[in-house]
Amino acid sequence: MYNASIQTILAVSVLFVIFTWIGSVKASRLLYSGSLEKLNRKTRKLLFWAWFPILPAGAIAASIVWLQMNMDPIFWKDRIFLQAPLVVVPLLSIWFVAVPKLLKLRSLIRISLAESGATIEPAMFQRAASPGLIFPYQLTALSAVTSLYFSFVPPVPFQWLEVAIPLAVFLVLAAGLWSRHALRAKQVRKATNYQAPRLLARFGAMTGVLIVIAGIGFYLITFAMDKSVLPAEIDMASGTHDYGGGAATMDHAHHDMTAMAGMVSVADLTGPKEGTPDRRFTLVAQKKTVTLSSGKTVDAWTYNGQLPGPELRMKEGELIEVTLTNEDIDVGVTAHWHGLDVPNAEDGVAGATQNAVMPGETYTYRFRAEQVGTFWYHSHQDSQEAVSKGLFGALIVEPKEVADTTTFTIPFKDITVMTHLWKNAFAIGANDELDRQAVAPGTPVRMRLINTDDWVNQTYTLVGTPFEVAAIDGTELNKPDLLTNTRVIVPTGGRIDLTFVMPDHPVYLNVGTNKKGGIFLSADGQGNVPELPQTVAFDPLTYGRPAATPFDANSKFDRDFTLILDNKLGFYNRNFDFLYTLNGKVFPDAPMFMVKEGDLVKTTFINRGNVEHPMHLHGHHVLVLSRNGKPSIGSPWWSDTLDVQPGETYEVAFVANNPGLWMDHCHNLVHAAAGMSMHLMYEGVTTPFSVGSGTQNHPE
Ligand SMILES: [Cu+2]
Repeated sequence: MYNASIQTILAVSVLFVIFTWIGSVKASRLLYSGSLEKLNRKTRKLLFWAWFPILPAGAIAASIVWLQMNMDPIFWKDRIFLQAPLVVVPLLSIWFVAVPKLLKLRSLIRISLAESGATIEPAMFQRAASPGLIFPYQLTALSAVTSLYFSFVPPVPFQWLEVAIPLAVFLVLAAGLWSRHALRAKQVRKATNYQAPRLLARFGAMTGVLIVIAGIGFYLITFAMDKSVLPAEIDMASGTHDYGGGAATMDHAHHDMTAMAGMVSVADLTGPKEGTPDRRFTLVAQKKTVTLSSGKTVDAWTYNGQLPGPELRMKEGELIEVTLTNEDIDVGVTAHWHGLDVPNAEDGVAGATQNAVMPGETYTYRFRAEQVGTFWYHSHQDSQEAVSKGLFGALIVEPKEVADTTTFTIPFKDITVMTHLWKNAFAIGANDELDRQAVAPGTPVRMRLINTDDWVNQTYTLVGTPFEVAAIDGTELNKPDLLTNTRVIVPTGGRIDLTFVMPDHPVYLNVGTNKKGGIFLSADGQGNVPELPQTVAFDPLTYGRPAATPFDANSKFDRDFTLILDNKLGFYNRNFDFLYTLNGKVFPDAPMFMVKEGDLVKTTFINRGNVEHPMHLHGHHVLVLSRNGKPSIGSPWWSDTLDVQPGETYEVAFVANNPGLWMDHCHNLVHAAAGMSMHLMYEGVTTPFSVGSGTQNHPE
């Protein structure tokens, strides 16, 4: 409904511009009527264009009222105080100023029309030239354009310049129009026998005006384009600091040498440097044409020539060493352990925690696998292209000991469901057909759903058995309830584990709307795929039972951040597009959240835009406190990739317990690549790395 109302405002605002524009052109053309009949006809049409725009204006006003009644002020304040007056007030000036004048003119015309052979009298010309008649129409058209502008470029969070500049342009243009009509009215009054200017003269004047407007527009566009160019080299630690209401304890650090000595480099925040690893993995990034199960081929960027890359399985507490070599990926690669909260230097983000690994180079990651659960890894260098082309794989951390026999009974069937949309196929792993597997009845099954797509909220429907959602984003849920006829939606980058005990009849996991694919389980792998029932969407907010958490919504927070997700039209690195913004800005102008180690941090995500944004904070898991003001009352819900739908507000919190410079970005990687990327920065941390066209590092 939120989406419907903002889309309505946008679409109808365009109509409103068109309708009011027609009226404004017709108003200024009254004067050019060649005959009394024509003048009569034109005034009648103009009367129609006084009332007709009430339809779009009413729709806009109704949508704004709906927002005002149902949403928090952040969703409608700008619309109430800027858009609504721009739409309504000038329209009133038409009705109360222009229309009475128009009616007077029409009554004069009607009297004359009664006489045969009557022509337009000077008094009629004078009335037709009256600024009070023409200007309200043109003011309405101008303000309709201004209102549309604010729809495309919302001034939220409020900044004076972003409101003042468009309003100033509006006022200057309005004043220009008024003086033009005042001047013309004077000419008409003075002329003893007024003659409308010839078509050629009118055409010439109009061309002149258009050239001036085009010139100014060209200048502004060039200016905005040049201003949007990304710097050739930028230190990720630079940026607009946001302290979330907390103190900037390191403010004096730059002047105080003892404090400077306390600064720590990202490069030094490594995992254990000493010790023999419990497990070693080797990843070789290479281009390869990979054949899917159906025989379709994919020209992919791979780890170890496989799609997906090899599944990295490890046990809780183990020391892991991963050696990454880049064979021939020209743009460079890294390996980022998505959801695993490793030390900062092991996080694998080009330009933030390391340099991209270029062809022929090798980089070694060492970390302890502290969390149990379902994770994945992917390249965080040109990540939009790298992930879409195949540089990803699953990462599973098994518990050290099987304490809870209900969730980790061994032997149990453990199925990784890593879904990806290739250019020509949709596949689970490398399987783009129905995957039939034989599972003995009575076997506990865990399906690990991992959505690796870009900007696709993937829907998974499990039929044939009741099931539990055992984990979200690699964190077990407390006392999950049994579910049936429920679809599970996983945002891009997110993971959800489903568990059930294999029944004596088939079970089918459907993905998306594709009925030909999916995973089919039965005692012998044979049988018919069951029909899909009507389903409801799984909602973690009320699922499972509460359990103790290190903090909750009533805790005292050291930092309190607000992040408004939105879209606006603009330039990013010279490209004109819809930008996805963080507090109205895109990287590198987006804010940088500053914390110090030990802080308890609250963040409120507000999505004012019209598309979803799965927000992914590196190095930390956030606890969901509430959604749209409703508290999380089920199992503690920890997330690393939190999907924020249009119109939604999430309050989350986390402990700043992993020092470093951390990416915080939308995992719709196409959005991140368009600037929807920012950082969480610990005070006292520096980075020797940089990003930009002048460097080899392009994390997005
Ligand atoms: Cu996004």
